[in-house]
Amino acid sequence: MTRRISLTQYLIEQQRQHGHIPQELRLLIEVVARACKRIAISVNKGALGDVLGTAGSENVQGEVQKKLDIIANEVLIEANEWGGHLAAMASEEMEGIYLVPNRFPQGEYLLMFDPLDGSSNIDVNVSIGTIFSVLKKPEGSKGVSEEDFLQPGSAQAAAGYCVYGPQTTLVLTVGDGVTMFTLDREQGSFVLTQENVRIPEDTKEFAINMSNMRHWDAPVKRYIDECLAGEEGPRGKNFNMRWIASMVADVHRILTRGGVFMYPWDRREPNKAGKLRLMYEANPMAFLVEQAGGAATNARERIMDLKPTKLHERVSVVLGSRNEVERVTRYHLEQAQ
Ligand code: AHM
Ligand code: MG
Repeated sequence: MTRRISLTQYLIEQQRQHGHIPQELRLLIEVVARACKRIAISVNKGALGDVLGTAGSENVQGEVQKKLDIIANEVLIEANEWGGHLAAMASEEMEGIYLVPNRFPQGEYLLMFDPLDGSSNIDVNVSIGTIFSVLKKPEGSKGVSEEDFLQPGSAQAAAGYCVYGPQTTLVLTVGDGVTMFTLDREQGSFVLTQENVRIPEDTKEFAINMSNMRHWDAPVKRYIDECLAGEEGPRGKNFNMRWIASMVADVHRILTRGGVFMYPWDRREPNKAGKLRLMYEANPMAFLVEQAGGAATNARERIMDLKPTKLHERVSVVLGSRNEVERVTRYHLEQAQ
């Protein structure tokens, strides 16, 4: 029988062999994983657990909060605030940063999350997920402020997501490749199921919300038109399309079999850079995708090089198979000339 390796065991072995996962970071990752297990239980209960539907409130971005958005946010905060590994947290569901209360020891790390991404899929029983990003508090900064969080994605110490689908899968990077763990419900632990995840450089599959086509910028339209033209078109091959409307599920497919995911700027709200949030959606996904050999840009620049200016900043996103991301980015840069 092949040896089953739990997340805990994996992290300890990595720490011993390579020494690149500090003790506090290991604790942080384990606590986030434990919170994801609790969220998975609530998600699975669905109508039986009175967790579906809206909570009757809005978040800072003016979006209606679902009951599960709030439950997942609370689970992540409760699980993480007392362990001594964190200085503060920030979330899609909270306007400002959340300081670790004084009664608990203070750590060096900053944790950001989208507690339940793909909220529109909760009530219809389609895959959703938790996305997280870990930064270190800048050296020498006293206390913690929002400013401390505004570091480029390239400074992330770890990032990952947990997808609640037919299986519950935790996908993680600490900057040394991408590893997947599947939740074994009988044992209650995440078990290593794939190491060294790689995204193929080429693909015949794209993911974009096509209903926004009339609002797109010309380079996006050009790229998709060329894909749709299939074998007879300039690309000389037929493309397939998928759009789950859960970034976690779309990125999970791309990490599994390749593809390109796009949520670009469009004319519906021209003053917004995009729909997705830089700090707790785009950055962690960009880190994972790059660590798996793919690429992630805002259609012009590398996402992880962007210097954030505010916590809930939005960004245009193109990520996945390297050659396709480079093509979409090139089309945008050519237009700018
Ligand atoms: P959310 O954080 O409010 O759930 O929004 C993010 C989600 C992504 O998971 C997904 O890619 C996108 O919004 C779907 O948007 P749309 O419904 O416009 O297709
Ligand atoms: Mg989200």
